[in-house]
Amino acid sequence: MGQELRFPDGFHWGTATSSHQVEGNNRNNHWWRWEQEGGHVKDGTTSGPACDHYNRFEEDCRLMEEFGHNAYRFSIEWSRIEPQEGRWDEKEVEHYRRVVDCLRRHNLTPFATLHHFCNPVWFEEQGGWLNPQAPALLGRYAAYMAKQLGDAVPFWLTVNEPSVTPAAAYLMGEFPPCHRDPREFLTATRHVLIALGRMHQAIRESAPHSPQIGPVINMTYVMPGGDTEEDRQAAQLMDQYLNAYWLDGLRDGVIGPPAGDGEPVEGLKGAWDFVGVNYYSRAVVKAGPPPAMIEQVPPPADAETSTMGWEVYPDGFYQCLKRAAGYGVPVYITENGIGTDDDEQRRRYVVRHLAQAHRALREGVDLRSYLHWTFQDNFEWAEGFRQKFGLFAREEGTLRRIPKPSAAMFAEIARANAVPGEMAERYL
Ligand code: GCO
Repeated sequence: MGQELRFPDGFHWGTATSSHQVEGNNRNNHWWRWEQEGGHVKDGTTSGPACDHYNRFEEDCRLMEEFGHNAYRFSIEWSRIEPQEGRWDEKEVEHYRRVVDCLRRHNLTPFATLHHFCNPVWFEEQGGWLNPQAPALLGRYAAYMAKQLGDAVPFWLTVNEPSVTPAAAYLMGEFPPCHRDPREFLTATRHVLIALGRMHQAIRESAPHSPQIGPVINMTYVMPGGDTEEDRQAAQLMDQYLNAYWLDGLRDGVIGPPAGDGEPVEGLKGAWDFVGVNYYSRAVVKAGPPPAMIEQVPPPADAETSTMGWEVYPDGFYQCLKRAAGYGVPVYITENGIGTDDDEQRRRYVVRHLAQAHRALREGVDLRSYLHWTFQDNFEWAEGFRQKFGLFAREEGTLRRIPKPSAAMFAEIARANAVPGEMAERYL
């Protein structure tokens, strides 16, 4: 029998989702509008009713509790709360109040994300993240929500994956508005970092209790894919952009390269009570053509990959957790998971990644949660519904939640607060 991997008392176990991917009918954000143009989403689907989580959240909370979870990370849809600039929709605030109350009734600690990729149409029309007012508008929204729900939400997550929006929307042309403009990319990168500070400050000042507030950084373990000086520089630049820019920026309160020269930003220094880490894979990169100047090297032929084409690389998880912990704030795993049609592969992925998390714990990392991406198969952005990251399947048409074997396995881990010995033996 393998060695049981025990997690600390009070550890948070659960899943993560985002409003647009699961709620359904978020008609007033820029993703919805872009989907309606047609031809953008790879598998031809649109978010549509998604998982109808907006109406079925009670059933979902019940299932989460039944499957041993004690936490849930969800996002608040900004375009519902502030459908027009400066106009707040109290009915929608009420909706999220009901969600949070329901979580509490089911013994699930709420982790609320304020911005998860989607912008209200009005915000996008003002230039989205390119608008110099963007950080202030995000700050105002954060203050409003903290006032409304601050009594009931102990964990606030400001911006999900701050590096993804600038790169995917303004450099790689993959997310709306699909631009490929390095100057815009750098402008958005600056504004998102400034917003992290603004939002933190706004929540701190507006929430009645003292919640824990932090960003969600998608950490990627970056390695050079060749041994030329250019390849090493490419890896360094990629690492700087994906990891150091945000982590150092929050620690030091400055805008560093590639979007700044180290200029200080008021309210940014120490704008985190913890760091949320999303981890999926590593990136092996070499020097490449414009506009990115960096090219990702495909995984080795014998590597295990997901249906997203991402390499399964658990050691990178450990590396990222250790690095995040080096910043001196508690670490919360806010996402980790795999797109796959093979649920046995998901089970193996989870256990192998938990083993790396446990390795980090044993070495003193102050690790407090494992929130798996994701609860149920959902709308995977420009990939559509084809990519399946859920512990539960989504029956087309009925949207019925169907537990996969991985849901049962995750329940066993969460209930035991440990990876049991037999499981460790089987997968490690
Ligand atoms: C992101 C998001 C999630 C994704 C998940 C799988 O990382 O893009 O936070 O919305 O669905 O990461 O790709």
